[in-house]
Amino acid sequence: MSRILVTFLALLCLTGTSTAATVFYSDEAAFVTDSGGTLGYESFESLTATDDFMSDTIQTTDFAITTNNPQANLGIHQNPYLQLHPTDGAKFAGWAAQPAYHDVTFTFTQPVLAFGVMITDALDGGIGSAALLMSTNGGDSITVASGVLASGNEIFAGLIADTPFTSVTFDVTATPAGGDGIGFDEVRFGTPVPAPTALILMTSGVLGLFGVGLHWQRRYFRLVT
Ligand SMILES: [Ca+2]
Ligand SMILES: [Ca+2]
Repeated sequence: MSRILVTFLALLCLTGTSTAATVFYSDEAAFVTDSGGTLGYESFESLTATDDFMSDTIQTTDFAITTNNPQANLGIHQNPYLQLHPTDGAKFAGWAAQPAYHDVTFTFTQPVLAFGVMITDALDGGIGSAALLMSTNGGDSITVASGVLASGNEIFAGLIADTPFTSVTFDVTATPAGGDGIGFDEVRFGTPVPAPTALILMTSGVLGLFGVGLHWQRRYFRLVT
């Protein structure tokens, strides 16, 4: 009986220390701190700027950006387009969301646990019910913003997930008839280094497990002898 209880408690402890919930971020600095500062970084500075929306795909070393639009609507920009603009350096990735094709996807060459990006000029199209959604193919999703935002706005969207993923999709719901031009810059991605607090929690969990095991082992022997 005691062995069953000890096994149950041990499983409980292990579950509690090995699983963390996905955390979403709207603050870039907090995301960078929590991810341990070791993530990959792409600011699009080494790509050729075409200053249009005539590309099907924006390809970098570690990921590709594509849309569900059969017509090209992506491009690297060096000069601000309307209110789309870089947040680091001189270049950014531009996307023209259309009413029928309002998904854009970042697909990584290998699984990651963390992703973050600066987004400019989203949801300024004047449709009150619009929202910007972010989801991963690991099952995490969140509403990044909703309503009508000011022209030229800057939003950070990021997450450190408990489930690895290889793609992140943004969806602009209720895209206005004229489309919504959106800029992406400062893409951060990879596997975060555990923060010191996470290590302390994990260590205390293991020590707790050891203590529970000793307690029940002693009690078991006292009962049977
Ligand atoms: Ca840039
Ligand atoms: Ca816009």
